[in-house]
Amino acid sequence: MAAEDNAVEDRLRRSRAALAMVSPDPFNAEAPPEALAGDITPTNLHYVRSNFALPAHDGVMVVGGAVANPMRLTLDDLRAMPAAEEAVTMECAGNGRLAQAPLPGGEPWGQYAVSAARWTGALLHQVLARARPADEAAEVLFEGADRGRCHHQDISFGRALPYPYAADPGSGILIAYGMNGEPLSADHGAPFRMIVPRYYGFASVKWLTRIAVLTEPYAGEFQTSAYMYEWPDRPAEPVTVMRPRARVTDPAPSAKIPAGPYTVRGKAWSGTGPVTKVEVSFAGDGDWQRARLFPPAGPYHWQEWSCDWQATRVARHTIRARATDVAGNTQPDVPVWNRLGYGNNAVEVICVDVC
Ligand SMILES: Nc1nc2c(c(=O)[nH]1)N[C@H]1C(S)=C(S)[C@@H](COP(=O)(O)O)O[C@H]1N2
Ligand SMILES: [Mo]
Repeated sequence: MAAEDNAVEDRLRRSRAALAMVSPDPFNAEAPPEALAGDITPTNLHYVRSNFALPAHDGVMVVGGAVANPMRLTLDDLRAMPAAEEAVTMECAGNGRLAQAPLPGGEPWGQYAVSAARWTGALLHQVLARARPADEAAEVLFEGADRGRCHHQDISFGRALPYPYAADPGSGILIAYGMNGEPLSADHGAPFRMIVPRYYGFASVKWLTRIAVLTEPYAGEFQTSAYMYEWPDRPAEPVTVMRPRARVTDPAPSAKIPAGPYTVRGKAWSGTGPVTKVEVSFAGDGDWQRARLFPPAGPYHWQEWSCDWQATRVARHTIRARATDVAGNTQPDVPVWNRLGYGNNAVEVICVDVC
């Protein structure tokens, strides 16, 4: 038994070694910058965000609530259903919190609580159809096996989606059991988890134990207290889909590059996407030029972009990139402050030395 425990500990330690730790227990960690370089983030470089300690999971998920056919599903049951595969960019709603001022409470995320993985799983709408939801279905609740204390109560991590969105085949929502071709790791929600494309990461409930069809709105802690935009000047709103962002992945911040032509590269994504325009500026105050934008490799996957730069003048230079999506949403220059520090998609400034 002790040897088994040691093996589990070892595997956990190895799976975490390449990440930039934000807190040890529960384990929260940012991806290293290389995580954004490729098309897909290798599993050991994918950021991790958990609100509570790693839970035990008994391998069973129940589907119940307002349904005609309640079910108990195991990994084998999910694998027996048609499998879908999607590359999905996932970003924590708290990503970029450190750039908000005054600094909100909460995990001090820099800019790397974002990654993209290839997920395999059963389609949520097919699982729901088998359970035969009642006509009065209003929301679908997803609950994880993890529990902890919050405001003097013992609670689990639960999030609900509107029923029409959960049941829509076009939402692309998976109950995933595979990540980048492997079974899920403990930190990423083994044995199965939700993957809700386009939403910030909180919707993708890990260690899934229960799906419940509800006839009333869900009012759990993580639905109504956390993950809310608490604006200083107007009523609070729920945080939902990812805001558009463009990131420079090459050159790296503070890089020294030789004088001459340079191809600047990056990624762009949006929950209301696809991204239709990326612009780059090599100086403060205006002067935006259009980057080449590669078509998305999938509907929920970040897009690559590049831009030619004549980096001939030896000096410190600034680079800024800005994405605009098909809905016309773009990035502000200044973080839009909210009390809990969510959804910061302000244009970043990186400095490089041309020498
Ligand atoms: N059960 C459970 N699911 C969860 C969470 C959690 O704390 N418990 N955190 C959510 C948040 S806030 C994010 S950003 C993503 C992160 O997924 P990852 O750790 O696989 O990157 O998981 C989501 N799913
Ligand atoms: Mo998150």
